[in-house]
Amino acid sequence: MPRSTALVVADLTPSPTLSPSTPSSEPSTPDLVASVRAGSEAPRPAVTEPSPNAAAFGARLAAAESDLRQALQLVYGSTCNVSALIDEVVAVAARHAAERKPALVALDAARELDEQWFQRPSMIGYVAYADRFAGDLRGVRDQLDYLSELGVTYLHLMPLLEPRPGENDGGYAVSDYRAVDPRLGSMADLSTLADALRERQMSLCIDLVVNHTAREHQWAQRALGGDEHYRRFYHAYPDRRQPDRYEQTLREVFPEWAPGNFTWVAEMNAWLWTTFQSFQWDLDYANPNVFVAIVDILLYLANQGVEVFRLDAVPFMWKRIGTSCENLPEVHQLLRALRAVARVAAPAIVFKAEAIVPPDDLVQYLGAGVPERRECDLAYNNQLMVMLWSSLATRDAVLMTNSLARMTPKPATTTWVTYVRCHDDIGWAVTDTDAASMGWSGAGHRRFLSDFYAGSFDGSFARGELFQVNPATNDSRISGTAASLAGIEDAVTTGDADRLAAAIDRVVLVYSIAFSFGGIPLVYMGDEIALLNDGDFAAEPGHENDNRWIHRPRMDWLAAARRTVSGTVESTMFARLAALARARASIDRLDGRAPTYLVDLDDPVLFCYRRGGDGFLAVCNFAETPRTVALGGVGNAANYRLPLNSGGAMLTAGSLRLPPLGFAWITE
Ligand code: OTU
Repeated sequence: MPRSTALVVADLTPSPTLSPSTPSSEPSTPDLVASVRAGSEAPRPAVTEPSPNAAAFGARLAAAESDLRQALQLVYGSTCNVSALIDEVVAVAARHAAERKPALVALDAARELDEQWFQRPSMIGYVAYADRFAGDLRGVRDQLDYLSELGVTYLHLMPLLEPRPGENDGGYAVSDYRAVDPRLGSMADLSTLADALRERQMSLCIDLVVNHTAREHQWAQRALGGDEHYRRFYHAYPDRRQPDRYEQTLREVFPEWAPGNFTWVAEMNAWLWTTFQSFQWDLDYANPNVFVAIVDILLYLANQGVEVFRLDAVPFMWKRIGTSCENLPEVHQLLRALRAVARVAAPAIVFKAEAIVPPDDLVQYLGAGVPERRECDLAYNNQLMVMLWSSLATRDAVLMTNSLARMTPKPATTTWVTYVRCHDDIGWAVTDTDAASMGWSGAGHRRFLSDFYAGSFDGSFARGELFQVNPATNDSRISGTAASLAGIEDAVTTGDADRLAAAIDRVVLVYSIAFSFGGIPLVYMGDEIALLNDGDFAAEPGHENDNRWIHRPRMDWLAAARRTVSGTVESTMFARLAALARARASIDRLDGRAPTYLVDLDDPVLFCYRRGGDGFLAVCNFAETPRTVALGGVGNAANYRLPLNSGGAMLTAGSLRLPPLGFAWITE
């Protein structure tokens, strides 16, 4: 009897000169800090009314108010008048609720009756830069059939709000949250695209960069101009005393480009907190005006038809001396408050946490330890992603099984997004504890993974590049597309057909896990046609120092057209990923709520898990040789079926034969 490990899985100062009808202007926000700190009871703002949505608004507010109050009390209770703050937040929410268009009001009503809509097995994500995928937002609309062909029901378009000119960290340095990057189209184009997606039952996901703005954002520009109200939107220090104290316990996200976490800004005569790059200024959420301003932006974007918000860099939203300034309790209360407001004004939307942090910290973003969803609904399963690549390199699944078994269960009302590659580098999140379970050192294994995926390890199939080598810690990360990291580039350039077949199997193997392990799988643009590294990435101005652009290629539509030409890499890859999508959508057990249980089959190369207790079993072979497994002890083997023709797996009388790098999905 195989042992099974329960896992679980499972604004601007009120400025009469700014017309509120200018789409990219900021509505005025009164200075809460000033009024509230002075202890003055601000007059209750008038709630816009009545609207068709008004009755529902009242009911939702009654349901969410205690959550909102508790969360804001914990964050701001000692520094400001929380009742006045709540009034302000509710007024903002009421204004947006009144402006919400009928189609979205209808969606809100439907989703309130179907709160777990995002858990369905039919949820299949695709992640792309609008310009690199299809030129602009209108171009994206013209490619929806392509996405439907692949089975996509959730489209994450990478940062598309107006960025600062020049270097902008791939759009993560936003200068105007109420305008679309003009190269991509207008806010009206975004709404139209969201409508088109909704008609196809596809959900639009966009990034909301909550931790920082570009130095070109109006708030920062006001601060640069000497406006005290806006200076307090950021962390500004007159000298190095505080920054030096903080630095003692901070890490560096981009050690090569942006050592340290502070930038001297001469115009302000201050050190500004810049966790990422010097032009990305961290917002100071200890100032409640910042929270209100972000609520306003969030709800404005929700009213354009955005359904999923990827909240970027959330771990860094709160700072405290002597800590890492990541994942602090206040961050969770801020997210809880944000969610409570969203539930009132736009209940159709969900939040996805972008927190690339250790598993125990990560599950907190899903509200671990509480029975109900209170913060984010979705979070990136970074641990799984890292382990997939580790297992491919070592041809062994034990470290993956051990590390995933150690993850704290998430609440059933939340789920993961599961992915193989994204627009970022891969950081080798292998803890020393997990490495020790294999008799390895953490640093040693991380070093091995970087060497392996940079292609410098003898016999490696990978063609990646090192990213952000940190000489102080000897850490480094990896850039590269899935196809290039898995050996397709190597096989294509050496013309070796066997190696090519194996490399394709590797990509499909790891995607089969992303599609069934639990959560919404994300296909990263180009993986479906095996796009290789973009060797010319540095030719684009502003990209030369950032090799993450190597895995952000432009869509090759000529290559995509070959998906219908049999025998091509594109047709094989596209067909196999589309088949995974179809099979997933048809298997009830793959609902995100069904817990995942790891199963130990006593063979180090096999990775095995069940979903929902029984009825679905996945067995994955990380070896480059075939494997035969007796499934006698796992459920009722006599009733097992293979719902997917998955590249040569065979099931006879309870015995499963897996080809090299093969997998099987087994249903009862
Ligand atoms: C995110 O990543 C984005 O994904 C990056 O593309 C941006 O450069 C960055 O934010 C700044 O906006 O450190 O190495 O725990 O890991 O926010 C990538 C969260 C990152 C961080 C994450 C960040």
